[in-house]
Amino acid sequence: MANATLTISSKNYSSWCLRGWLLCRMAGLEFEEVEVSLEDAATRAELLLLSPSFLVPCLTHEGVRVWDTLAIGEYLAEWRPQAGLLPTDRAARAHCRAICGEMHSGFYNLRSALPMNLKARHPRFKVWAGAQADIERIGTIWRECFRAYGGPYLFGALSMADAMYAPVCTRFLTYDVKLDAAAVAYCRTIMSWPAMAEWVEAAKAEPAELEELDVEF
Ligand SMILES: N[C@@H](CCC(=O)N[C@@H](CS)C(=O)NCC(=O)O)C(=O)O
Repeated sequence: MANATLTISSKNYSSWCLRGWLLCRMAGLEFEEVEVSLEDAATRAELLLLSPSFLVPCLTHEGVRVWDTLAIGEYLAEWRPQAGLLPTDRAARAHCRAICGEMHSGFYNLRSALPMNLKARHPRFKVWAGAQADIERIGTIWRECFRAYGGPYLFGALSMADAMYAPVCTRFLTYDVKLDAAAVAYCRTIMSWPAMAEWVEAAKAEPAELEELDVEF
């Protein structure tokens, strides 16, 4: 039986839950998913017991509770270093942490204007300038990684950074964002990562979407 649980919310909308879940899979952690709906007061009260920040994902493993995605990634990297969540080379590791941090604390315009919605498709979506600047910065981050580490993932092999940027790939597909060939290939690689494909399939099977949830949460 798994001695870990990961509390998550909607698979269709929750980009942070997707990241946390991919990190657990990447680390080879056996875990049970606890899915909570964030809509009603009773569930929110229950969630407070599971996650002190009210936010998901929240990992509980061998009595340790970790309620922030970046902290979950760091925890799992310490728990199983051989899983390669962080690169072994010190400079590459610092680079990886820097771009994960940039995703965690930035790209507000992209995240609010192009919320993750795995079931949706918006052909010829008009991207406003603020979000376009975020898209360009992400393109630069990715290009620098491909140049330095040779792909197909950001640091050559799968790492924490791919989990952090995976929801960006889904947004680029959902909102029909124009990308260069290397970024298109990277998005394709991420979407065909078996764990990612499994999450997307489960998201598509979720009950009908609620209109008011068509925002980042
Ligand atoms: N910084 C947090 C962000 C987590 C977050 O914002 N989670 C959203 C779901 S994607 C949430 O729990 N929202 C609670 C709510 O909307 O009530 C992390 O890295 O885990």
